[in-house]
Amino acid sequence: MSASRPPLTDPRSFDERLAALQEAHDSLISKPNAHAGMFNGIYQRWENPIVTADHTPLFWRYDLDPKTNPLLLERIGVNAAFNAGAIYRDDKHHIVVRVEGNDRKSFFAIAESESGVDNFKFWDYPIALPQTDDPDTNVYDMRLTAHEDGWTYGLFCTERKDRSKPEDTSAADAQCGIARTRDLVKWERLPDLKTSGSQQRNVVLHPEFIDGKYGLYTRPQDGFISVGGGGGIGWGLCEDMTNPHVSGEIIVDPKAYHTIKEVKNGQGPVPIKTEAGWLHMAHGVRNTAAGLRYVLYMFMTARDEPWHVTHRPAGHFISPQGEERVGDVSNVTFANGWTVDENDNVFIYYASSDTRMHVATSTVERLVDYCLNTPEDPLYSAECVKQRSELIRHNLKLSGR
Ligand code: M1P
Repeated sequence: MSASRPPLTDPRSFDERLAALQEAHDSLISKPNAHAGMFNGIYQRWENPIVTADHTPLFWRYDLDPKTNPLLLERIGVNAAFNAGAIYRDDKHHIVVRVEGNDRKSFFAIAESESGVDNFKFWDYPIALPQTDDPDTNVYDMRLTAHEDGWTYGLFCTERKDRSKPEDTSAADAQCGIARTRDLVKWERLPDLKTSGSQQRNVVLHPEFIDGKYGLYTRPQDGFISVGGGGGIGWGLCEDMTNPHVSGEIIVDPKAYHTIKEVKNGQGPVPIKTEAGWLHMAHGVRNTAAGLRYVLYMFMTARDEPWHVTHRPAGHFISPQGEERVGDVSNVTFANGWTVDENDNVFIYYASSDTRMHVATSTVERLVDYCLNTPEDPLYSAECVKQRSELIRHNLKLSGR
């Protein structure tokens, strides 16, 4: 037998192993973050994921009682922590994380940080989300809107079995669930949103009233994965969030052939109000031989008409890089939360490959500049060459060439 070969299982006592687990967890959640790669002037990526499955408290996963768990087995595993909504309040960055158990069911849990880039710590309990008469099989991707009516709304996807296809165990129905809170602790559940689409995902509540009504960004879709003939980011109004119906839904940001949003797209976080208009982030999806590729892009809408797109910088804003490219659903970046602090710093919380959470930092000024001055997608290669040649000519002229 080789002397260097480790034992088949860890022979340490319950107390020794628990101390080691605790130490590893403490060191993970208190690890300082650092810049990653070159700053492109638009945003700064950060090196370490801010939240992963391993960041969830040990007492969510292990029974820590030596009487009932003498072998210190993990009892209820966590598979992933991703797609977090976000809100800045009480001088802290709060993210509402989609935590997915090993059983594939997701739930929401709040983690908070003072710096916004590291030391995220989960609150002791996940959110106990009240149910409607028709229980959610799965819930995910909450967007948090601090609305001017005084409530903080959480809009999320509620998924249930598609009962019209009883033989198909994969057939699912996605709708927009709604809950609201004053303190992020106690939540009141409201009825699911009714819209013209047969299914809905990526619905976001606008933070201000529009002529006394609630404005909603929607994503009507014909099927659970495929948006079919529908799709695009929609917009509609709702009179009453306690009896939520969207009327007059229009598509404000359609999908388009041979772009980063050829197959589908969806509004990301709640838009940010600026002097120049509303900053939006969204995800765009295209198909490849290796499956769907999800990237993030930005656009801007008019200050008084947040459904009217005024600027569409071309292409992706953030795409999966390095280890971000690999996970449960590879080649995905997805964002449903960002925060703005009192100095107009923007913390972009994005998930990679349906597995973990990251942060990139910017400022309102930089993001507005990006939206106002990045040229639109001219949709044809020859036009792209003209666009780029203009930039090259301008730059070469500077150096006298
Ligand atoms: O797996 C990638 C993403 O797929 C869905 O997004 P969309 O509805 O735009 O296709 C969601 O399930 C999302 O949670 C997931 O990250």
